[in-house]
Amino acid sequence: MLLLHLSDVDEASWARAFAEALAPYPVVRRGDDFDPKDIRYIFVWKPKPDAFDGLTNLKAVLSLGAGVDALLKHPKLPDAPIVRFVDADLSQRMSDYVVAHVTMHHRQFSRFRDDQKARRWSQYYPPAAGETTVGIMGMGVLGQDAVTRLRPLGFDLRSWSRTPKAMEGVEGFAGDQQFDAFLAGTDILVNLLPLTPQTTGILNRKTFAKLRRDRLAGGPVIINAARGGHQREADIVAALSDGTLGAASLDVFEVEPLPPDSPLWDQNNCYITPHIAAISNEASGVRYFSRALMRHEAGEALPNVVDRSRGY
Ligand code: NDP
Ligand code: OXD
Repeated sequence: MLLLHLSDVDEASWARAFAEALAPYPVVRRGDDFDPKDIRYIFVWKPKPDAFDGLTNLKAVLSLGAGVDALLKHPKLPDAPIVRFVDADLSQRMSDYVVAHVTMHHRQFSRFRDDQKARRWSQYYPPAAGETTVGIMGMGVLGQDAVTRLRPLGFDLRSWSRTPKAMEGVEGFAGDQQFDAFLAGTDILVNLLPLTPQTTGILNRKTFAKLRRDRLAGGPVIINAARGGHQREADIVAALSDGTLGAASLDVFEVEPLPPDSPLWDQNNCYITPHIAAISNEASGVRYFSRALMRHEAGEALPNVVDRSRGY
């Protein structure tokens, strides 16, 4: 039996779609009448504290989110494998966000917007894409997809990951030892890391100060589409105010929703979106998890199982 336990999304709609895809395999929701011992799979998003109570025969936890940092902190998380969402549609949506914000900053959107407001005719030619380096932190599913979409646009690309990665047309950096060298040649820093103890707060003042300063006219730029826990928002406000950063695009925040009194709202060069960079699509999510479940029932291995010791 599959149990759905979803907060902040339309659980009823996902349940209908799962029931249709998996029939006659039973699918239940929290309020339904079932014996917790019959639950073999639970599909979760923002599970409540009692989400896993009584599920003694669980074969896997299926995570609607690609990021599992919050799930891994659940105090009663059972010792079953966790399958995270990996999906072409999700990757495409994330890359749409990344490409939009990279190109916006490369073409100095803030500068020309301010010039227009001031009715100022000031000719400035942005560097060519090939003279502009986009540094991507995290070369996993989403980082690699972003590379395949940024490369045809001609950007100079570099990546930073935990272990070395070789991708055509991308200068790879890995590990703490190469972090500073990676930053030193980066004009637009894109964060697509998972949130782990090692990556918490990585977008801080020290990091910003190490980015390349002489290429983009307004100063280097950060784009964070991963997790709010990666960023120190007080440092971002200070860096945007004193010119250490030229601009920032933030989709995620230390506290979500971003509180109305956050100084980020008032930053002219901060582009805020409410954690919408990429949503897990219902149709492809149901397809992906139904296939994983049925194959596992038939004795096959689960896909994209989270490595708990790494935290992603
Ligand atoms: P993956 O697990 O596929 O990739 C993670 C990458 O980060 C890997 O390249 C990994 O290195 C690297 N990494 C991990 N820890 C470190 C470290 N300490 N130092 C350097 N590199 C490190 O994740 P995804 O690409 O699927 O997703 C990334 C994140 O995006 C998710 O965890 C989630 O938080 C976020 N996300 C945000 C969404 C939104 O709407 N804003 C939507 C979906 C996801 P290595 O390759 O060596 O293992
Ligand atoms: C995710 C997210 O991790 O939407 O999938 O943030």
